[in-house]
Amino acid sequence: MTWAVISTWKMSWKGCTLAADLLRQGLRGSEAVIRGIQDVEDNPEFRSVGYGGLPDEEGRVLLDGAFMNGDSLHFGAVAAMEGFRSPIAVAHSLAKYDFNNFLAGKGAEKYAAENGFERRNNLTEESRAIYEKKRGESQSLSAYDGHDTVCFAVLDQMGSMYTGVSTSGLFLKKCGRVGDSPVAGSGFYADSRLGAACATGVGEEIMKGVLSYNALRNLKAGMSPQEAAETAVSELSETLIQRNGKARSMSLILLDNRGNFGVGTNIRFPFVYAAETSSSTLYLAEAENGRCRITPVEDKDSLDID
Ligand code: SD4
Repeated sequence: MTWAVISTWKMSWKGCTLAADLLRQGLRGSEAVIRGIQDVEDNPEFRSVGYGGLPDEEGRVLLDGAFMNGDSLHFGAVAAMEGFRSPIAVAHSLAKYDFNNFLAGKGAEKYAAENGFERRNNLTEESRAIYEKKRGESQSLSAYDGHDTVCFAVLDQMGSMYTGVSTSGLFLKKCGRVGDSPVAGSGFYADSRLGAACATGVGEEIMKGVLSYNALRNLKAGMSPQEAAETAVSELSETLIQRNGKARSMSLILLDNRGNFGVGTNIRFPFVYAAETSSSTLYLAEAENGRCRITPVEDKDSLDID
């Protein structure tokens, strides 16, 4: 059986390569998702995920994460969780229950503590310094350029599909603000009989179109993975422009259940893909008249977006 993995942003390069190695060895896709995402969560240079994530308006790093099993459709999610190393690990653990799958704030922290998840203060000196500098300036809420949610979608050799996401959300968000990332259907969705999709960008926009589920509906309707992804993003973008005069940034990665990928974006968006038939490759997707131009990036260091 074939395998494949796709992940968001250049920052996921190492994690994606690690996930690909695990999938090649025949490990479960859930393991590949968790290990791939933890590589990003643990790296303080990436300022929108885990350790070193940028804080909310009160200077606290509140993290969101989610995991979905495309065989059983079980999902687990945490929102606005502070003080733990790995939101994806906690979210994965919550996916095994029939109830209480999505925990927020104190409830998520209590669960993580009671179940022995590793604690960590995720605010680094560097993130604090950026926060102190920005706090005094104009506080228009925007996705932190080029450093966004890490999302993984995988197909493993057993034919099972999984997704996972992890993020510190928008820089200087209101205390308690939760974006699309931990919200099933918007930030992520996986169905092993169909495909898996996950989103990054401004959560308030992504949730207006339930973007990940919508992209999979396009796949179900017979579109190719690429058409399914780019149509979901471009239709939502157009709708928002018609209704509100603008659409903020949104990007989506998708795998079908044979491991083919599709990507939609309304910005310039790097992603990484690896499969049985192709080694890890960094691509740049660029919005172009409602479609998406996708080109491999030979020299990773030359790309100005993380
Ligand atoms: C959020 N979608 O919290 C996340 C953050 C993100 O680009 O991906 N920003 O809205």
